[in-house]
Amino acid sequence: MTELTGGSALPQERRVVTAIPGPKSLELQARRTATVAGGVGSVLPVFTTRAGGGVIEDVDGNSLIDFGSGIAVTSVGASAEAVVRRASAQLANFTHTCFMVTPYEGYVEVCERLAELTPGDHAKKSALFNSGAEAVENAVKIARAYTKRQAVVVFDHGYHGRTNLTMALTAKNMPYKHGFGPFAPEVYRVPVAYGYRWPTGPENCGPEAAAQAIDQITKQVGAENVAAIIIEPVLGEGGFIEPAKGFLPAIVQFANDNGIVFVADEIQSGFCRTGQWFACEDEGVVPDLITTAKGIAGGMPLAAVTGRAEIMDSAHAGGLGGTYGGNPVACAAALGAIETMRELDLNAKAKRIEEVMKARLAVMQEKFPVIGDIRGRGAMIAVELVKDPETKAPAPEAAGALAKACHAEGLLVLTCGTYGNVLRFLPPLVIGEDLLNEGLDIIEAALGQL
Ligand code: PLZ
Repeated sequence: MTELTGGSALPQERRVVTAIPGPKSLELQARRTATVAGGVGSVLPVFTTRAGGGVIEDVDGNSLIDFGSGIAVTSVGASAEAVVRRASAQLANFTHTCFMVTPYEGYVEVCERLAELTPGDHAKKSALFNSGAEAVENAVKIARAYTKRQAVVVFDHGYHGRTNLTMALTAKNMPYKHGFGPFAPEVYRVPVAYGYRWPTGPENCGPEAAAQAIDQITKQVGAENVAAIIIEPVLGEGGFIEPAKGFLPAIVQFANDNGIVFVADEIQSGFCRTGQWFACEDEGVVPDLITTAKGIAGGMPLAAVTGRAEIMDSAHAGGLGGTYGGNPVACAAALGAIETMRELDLNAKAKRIEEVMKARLAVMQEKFPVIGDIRGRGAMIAVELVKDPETKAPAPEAAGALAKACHAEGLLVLTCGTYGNVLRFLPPLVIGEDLLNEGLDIIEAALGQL
C-alpha cells in the first residue's frame, strides 16, 4: 500500500513520468482482469492513489488533469476539506444504524438543504438513496402512487441508469441494455429537442419537438394514463444535449395540464455543474420531483428524490427505503459538499469554466471542421464530432482517437453520445484556470494530430 497523505495535499500540476498507463498500473490491470468481471469497464486503466482539486495521481507517480470528475461527481474535488472533515468525524461516531431503524440528524439536514436549494418555493420533502438509478426508480414509484397511473414517458437519447426499470428508461442499447432484457413495461419514448440535428434547424426545434412529443403521448399512450414524464434538463450520457429553448416549458405545461408528475433527472446536471444549482432553473422550470446524486456528496454514494410534499407523501408509510439509503457518512459528506459549493461560490466557478472553454473551443472549431457543435453549460461542456459539417455524419472514431491522445498526454477526458461521437468535459469546479487551459492546449494539439 502506498503511504497516503491526502488528496488535498496534491500539487496542482500535470506530471507524466511514464507511459500512460505505466508499468505499475499495467501490473494491477492484469490482476484486475483475472478477478474483476469483464462487464465492468474503465475509461483509462491507470490505478489511482490520490485525487484532489483538478488532478488524479496514479501508482506510477503520474499526475493527470481531471476533465471527468468521476463522471460529474467530484465537483468540489475528490478530497474537499469540508467533505473529509465532516465524513471522518461521522465515521468515528457511527458508520450506520439504518435510518429505518434509528434515525439521525444528518439525513434530516440533507433533506432540509435539498428543500432550500431545489427550484420552487412550495412545501417540499425528500427521501434519500444510494445511487442515481435508485433515485429514479423511486421517483417512478412515488409518481405512480400519487397518480394511480402506470405509464412513464422518457425521451430519445435519455439516460437514467442500469437497473431493470432504469434500463427501460434509458435510450441507448449498447452498452447499457444489450442482452439484458426483458425490460420493465409501460415505458414510452418520445422525441427530444436536439437542436443540432433537428431537420428544420435549431430555431424551430423547441416548439416542433414539443408538439411531436405531446402528439405521441396523447395519441399513443393517452395523457390520462401517464404517471410521470422524466427528462434530464441537459442530457448527459446521450451527448450533452441541451433541449432547444421552449421545449422544457412546453412539456412542463403539458404535464401540469394533465395531472402528470414532471420529474427532472438532475443527477448529472445538478449541484452547480451547469453554473446554477439545477439546470432546469435556466428556463424557470419548477419540477414536481427532482432526482439528484453524483455531485451532491463530494464522491460518497448518496442520491435523493425531492419534490412537492403532497406527492412525496403519497407513498404509504414503509413504502420507501433501503438498508443504506441516506447513510450517515454520505450525509455528512453531502453537508460538507454543499457547504463548499456555497463558500467557494461554485456556480460562479462553473460559469467561468464555460467562458474559458467555449472561447477556446470556438477558436478550435474555426481550424478543425471535425468539431460540428460546441454545447453545454457551466462545467458540463462538449464537442460533437462529425465527418463533415454539412452532412453531420457522426465521427465516433475521431472521439475515440482524441480521447486516447489526451490520455497519453495526461489529460483525462470522457466520451458520450448516442453515436459515441461526443467528447465531454466535466472538470471539478475547483480546478485551477492554469490546469484548465493546459487541458485545452492538449485537446488543441490532439485535434491537430487527428
Ligand atoms: N441519471 C442523468 O447521468 C449516471 C453513468 C455511467 P447511478 N450517469 C453516469 C455509467 O456508464 O454507468 C446517471 C445519470 C442520469 C441517472 C444516472 C444513474 O446514476 O448513480 O450511476 O445509478
